Amino acid sequence: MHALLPGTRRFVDHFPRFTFDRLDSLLFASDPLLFASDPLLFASVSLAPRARRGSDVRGSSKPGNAWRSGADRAAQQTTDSIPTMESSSDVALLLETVNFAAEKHRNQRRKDAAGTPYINHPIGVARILSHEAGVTDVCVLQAALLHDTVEDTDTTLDELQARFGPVVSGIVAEVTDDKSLPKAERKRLQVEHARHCSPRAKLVKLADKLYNLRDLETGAPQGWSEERVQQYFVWACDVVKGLRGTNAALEQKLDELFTKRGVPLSGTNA
Ligand SMILES: [Mn+2]
Repeated sequence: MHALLPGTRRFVDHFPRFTFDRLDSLLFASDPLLFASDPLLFASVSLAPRARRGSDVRGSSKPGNAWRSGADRAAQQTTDSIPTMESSSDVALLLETVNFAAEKHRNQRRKDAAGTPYINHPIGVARILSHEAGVTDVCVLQAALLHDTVEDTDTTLDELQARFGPVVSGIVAEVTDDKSLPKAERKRLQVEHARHCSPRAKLVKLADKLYNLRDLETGAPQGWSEERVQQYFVWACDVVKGLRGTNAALEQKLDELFTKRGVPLSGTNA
């Protein structure tokens, strides 16, 4: 299992090794001074060995779309300035994806007292998957970056499919609530639907819940009573019951949070 990397290390100290590290760089990159001060970053990206990708199913090649295979893009970009497009194709896809999400969420803030930019959340969810769950499937990491775009911005599933392909848009569709329904009904449906989700969607949902519960641990949104926070934990535990058997590391971390809150796990089956 990949250990957590200390956040204080420079890019090039850890960057060339895994996709995990590439995701970490997206977080570091929010500091433009650090980015600019490290000219070896781009060399690291280009020279990084191609990450092992589990069951990477990105759909068939289709010219003109961002989700074309690395080989397609490598063939087209041999004259471009990026020297090794084949080896950096996952990086390029992730950057394209995080940039899209950042544009979509650009005016949104989290509900915490600090008003954290919303994009910190999807990046953090993707990072949980790469760093803590050991996920190397780029489609899952892309879906994590995009997971709230349809629910919370003007983005449509058709738009995601055109830009990122049917696999990524399909995962996002699975984790998107129907906002035409009342909030209580949406929350009930999350509990009901969890067990029917694909394994990839279950990963995104587990990481999303873990991120949000940690957020609540560090500080509830403005206006939330302690009772409301507790009710959120109870509901999240119900959703997670339907997601079990997907990723032991994430489930253990969630269980620790539930236990700390006194929320009974009540078995491992939905
Ligand atoms: Mn979310």
